[in-house]
Amino acid sequence: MPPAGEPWWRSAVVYQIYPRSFADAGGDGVGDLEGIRGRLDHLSWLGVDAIWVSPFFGSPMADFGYDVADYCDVDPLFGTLSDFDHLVADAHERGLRILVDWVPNHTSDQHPWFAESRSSRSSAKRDWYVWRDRPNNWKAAFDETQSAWTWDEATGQYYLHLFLPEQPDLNWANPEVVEAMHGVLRFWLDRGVDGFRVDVVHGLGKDPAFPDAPPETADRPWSGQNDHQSTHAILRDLRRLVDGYPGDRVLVGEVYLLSTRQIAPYYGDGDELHLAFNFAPLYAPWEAPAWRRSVDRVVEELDPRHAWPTWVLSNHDNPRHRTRYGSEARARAAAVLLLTLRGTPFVYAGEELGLEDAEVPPERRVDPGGRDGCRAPIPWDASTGHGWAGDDPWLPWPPEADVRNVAAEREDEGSVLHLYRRLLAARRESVALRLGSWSPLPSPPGVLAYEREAGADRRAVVVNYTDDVVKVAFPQAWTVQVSSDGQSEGASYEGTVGASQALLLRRQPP
Ligand code: TEU
Repeated sequence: MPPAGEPWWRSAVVYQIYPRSFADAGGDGVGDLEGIRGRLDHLSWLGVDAIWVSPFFGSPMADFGYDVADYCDVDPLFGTLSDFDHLVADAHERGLRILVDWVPNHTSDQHPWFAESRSSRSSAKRDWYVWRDRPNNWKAAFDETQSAWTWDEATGQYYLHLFLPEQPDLNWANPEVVEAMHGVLRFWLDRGVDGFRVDVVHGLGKDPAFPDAPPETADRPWSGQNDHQSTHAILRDLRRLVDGYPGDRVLVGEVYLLSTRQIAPYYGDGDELHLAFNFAPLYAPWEAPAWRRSVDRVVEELDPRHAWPTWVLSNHDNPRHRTRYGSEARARAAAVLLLTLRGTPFVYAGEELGLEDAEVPPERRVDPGGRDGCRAPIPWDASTGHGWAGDDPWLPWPPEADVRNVAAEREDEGSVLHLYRRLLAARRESVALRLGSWSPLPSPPGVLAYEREAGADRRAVVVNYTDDVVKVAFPQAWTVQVSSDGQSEGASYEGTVGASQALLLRRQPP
């Protein structure tokens, strides 16, 4: 339990589930809510505090659920509302919180709101979306040759879509849109969810003049640039709504702006997002100076009074960090970093198995954004179906699924899975790791070292980004609590850190 007065989400570790790929109870090769429910005991064993489930709402799946056609129902592919209620009940019974993924920037083009909006220029919902006679130069995501505006023959205007043409942008300047979307939040809050991951939250407020992107960035998608002050009033209203419910419900915003300085304002004065993703470190190379800079930015840019940091290495939109960093040893070291920095960490399902991206042959590629590799199904055991109920899953298995699967790694105390479990346990028992201060420790080039402190509880972390053994001496005596390769745990720290190794150290009593 978090200390009194601290909201749960500051000390929590959130586990992201991409429902298509997590676990299939129905046997159609696509994961589902019942599949997730069947694996909750495993997640409790692992030791995460909350799950965030990517969209499972009614959708034609042009963007695999990020194109929502019915915000208040479960797509039959994933189950039913009653499956969802069971999932919430069973998660809560185990002390696991549950966040759902709310996609407010755009709907599916199959949403009845858009059908009505595009039906005529005088439709009552015409202004629920963004219609213009002339497009500006904004580019859509996924394909930089695509304009963010699509011509609609029937009514002779363009509509805006920061993503696919099948994902028209809502017009949040229209109070009826705001009211309808508030209704969506209430629907899920009333069903007991603990909060929302808010998709593309920086996209909501648009400059009413729709000015062109500047020439320097005109060839990049506008979805990574939209940053208009009108979003902040929208967020303050959302915050009031969510804070009106008991139990510290949380808004975690996907602010897809790639500098920490641009993300900071989305926390407002503690009256906008509770948490905001910070993707700059996710795009940083596996090098000590780059990571030191990333951490320094967070320390400098995020106001410590109300902007609690977040950390994420992998998600459903990017190659897994095991794949990006190029070795299991580095991925293990990165896990030590992720779970010991100051802030709320997000773990993407499968990284705790050390999974690499799947090789997806051209004929099996399905995502318009080229993101299939990191969305490969989770192998639960070594059998041919890897614990999935039915036929071949919708994407190929990740590499080495016969040995890199949940059952095999649970048996093997040296596995990546056990490393994550030990790190999660270490966080739970240490207030310094969960909520303590962060300060850098002097370290040689290629190494990042820091201390976490809360009263008498002190931990140090040493991350060696190099492929050589490095000497890192400290004046005090420390014990190795967790090491990324499992070596020397429980022994005194001897002043060297192995190639691509990371250590979590516990201060020895004087
Ligand atoms: O992502 C927002 C976003 O900007 C990324 O899609 C990014 O542009 C892309 O992944 C770069 O490869 C969110 C969701 O996380 C993503 O899955 C959706 O496709 C997108 O919004 C649209 O809803």
